[in-house]
Amino acid sequence: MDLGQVRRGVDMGPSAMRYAGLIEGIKELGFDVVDYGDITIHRSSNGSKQEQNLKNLQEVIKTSEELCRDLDQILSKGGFPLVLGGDHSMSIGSIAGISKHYKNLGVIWYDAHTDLNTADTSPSGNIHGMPLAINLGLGHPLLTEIGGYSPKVKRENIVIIGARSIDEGERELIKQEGIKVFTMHEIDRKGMTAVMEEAISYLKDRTDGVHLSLDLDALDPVDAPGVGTPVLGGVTYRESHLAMEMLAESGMITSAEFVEVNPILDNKNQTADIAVELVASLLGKKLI
Ligand code: LYS
Repeated sequence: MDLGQVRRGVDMGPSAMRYAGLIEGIKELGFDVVDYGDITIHRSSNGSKQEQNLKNLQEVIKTSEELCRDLDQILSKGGFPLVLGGDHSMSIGSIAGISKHYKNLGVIWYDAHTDLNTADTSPSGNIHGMPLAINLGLGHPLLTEIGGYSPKVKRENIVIIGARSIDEGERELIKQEGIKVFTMHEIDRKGMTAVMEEAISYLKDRTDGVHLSLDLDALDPVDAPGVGTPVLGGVTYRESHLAMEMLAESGMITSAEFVEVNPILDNKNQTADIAVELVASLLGKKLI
């Protein structure tokens, strides 16, 4: 879906990743794959509406409810859900469906942004800048209550990696809640190996499942240009593979989503190709 922001095209991200060989790639690793297809997006026929600095609120609610239901059912059957996007507002529905299966779900938010805005702090009114706050129980009740419970994630179970574009209200929330963030500064300074070791050992004992929410804009736009909100100075292609390989070795990831792939803004499907390669590393693909 693309209704959590205003640039068209990100709803084609899942097609681009399928086209880039996602399913074949996962099968080659020896897994069984069931493709549940796309979920229906309920677009309003009279154009988008903004309510209280929340663009397309009703459409985002409907889509989130549907995604929540689907993921809940898929998880009840067992298996590893891999969700493709789509703008990052989809995490409202995905984590709502996933988190009810865990007592202490951990979330790794691999992203250039911290997505901790609410309607009160958002500079854009775009809901894709709000999903992490909503999962913490902060924001419009119709969004925080998707799935019938809130919060979905405890603040101490979150690790943000790759942040470099943080709004004022988000900065305050991070300090107030003591949310663990590895910005680009920490990645530059300590290196990705140390950052991932710290993130993994931080989450290991306190969680009973960890969801990876990977926004392709965490990567530098030189590597991943097909994203709606690119920010210079990002995580490199190699660092991202290393991060995925270390998560695979940790064995801690129980679900994942790869979001914000926008083929219209991309260069010959480069960003979708990278997303597919990163999925493979996350699921255990090794060079040798
Ligand atoms: N922080 C900005 C906003 O809330 C950008 C968010 C980008 C999310 N992918 O509008």
